[in-house]
Amino acid sequence: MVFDVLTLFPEMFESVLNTSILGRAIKKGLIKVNLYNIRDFAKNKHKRVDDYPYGGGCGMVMMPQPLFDAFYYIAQLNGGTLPTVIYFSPQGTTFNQKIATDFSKADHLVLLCGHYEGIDQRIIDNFVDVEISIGDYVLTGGELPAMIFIDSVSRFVSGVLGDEQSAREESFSNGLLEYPQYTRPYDYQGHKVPEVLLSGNHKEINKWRKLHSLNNTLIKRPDLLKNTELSAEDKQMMRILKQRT
Ligand code: 4HQ
Repeated sequence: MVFDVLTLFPEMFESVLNTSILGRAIKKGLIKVNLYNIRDFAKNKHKRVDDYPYGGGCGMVMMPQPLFDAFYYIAQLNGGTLPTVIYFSPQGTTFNQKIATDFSKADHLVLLCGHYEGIDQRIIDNFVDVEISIGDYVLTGGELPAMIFIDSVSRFVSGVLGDEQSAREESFSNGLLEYPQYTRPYDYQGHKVPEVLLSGNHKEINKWRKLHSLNNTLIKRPDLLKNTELSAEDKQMMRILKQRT
């Protein structure tokens, strides 16, 4: 899967893309991220990319020319057609796991990162297919949203996560929160691991995990439950948990 990123600050991406799971995925060639510096497309002699807003007001607006030319350039590299273009903005659809899985099916996406007060509306009108927000708060630029997007979408690209993790992902991509995790030692300064996890009884372990997964969701994020399909056993477990609170 290829991500073309248009940004004024490509250096912001370096450590994120060279580290851990994303770093490995890129080295393996499972994902490719092409960073384009929008400033490289500026035609004026000072390589300016922003200007004052028409109508007045504070801040600067990213001007059309560099971005129009960047999109023409990327289209030309792709036989004259532009892949789906995503712009990160608080006006977009709020990002979630479902949207991440949907985009992971694409083989090529263009991610546009605005900075300053935003970008000239004509860029959005002519090139942007989807506006995405990563949450209701204001950032200084679209670079962090683009990195979050690449991270969460890449997890669904085949081979990016190890077998173990992708299998676990399957059983708990059910809209519920995770169960608690423990590792050695069994007794750390008197704080012990729940016995059942040491029992070797996988039926009981799975039951314990489901119980805590459901309870965590009920207590911390009850809003998630309205979009979650529960099995008959899960519903029974849920009734018992609700009686206890
Ligand atoms: N931005 N989710 C970029 C955001 C944002 C968000 C503010 C985007 C500034 C220039 N992007 N502009 N929240 O706060 O995606």
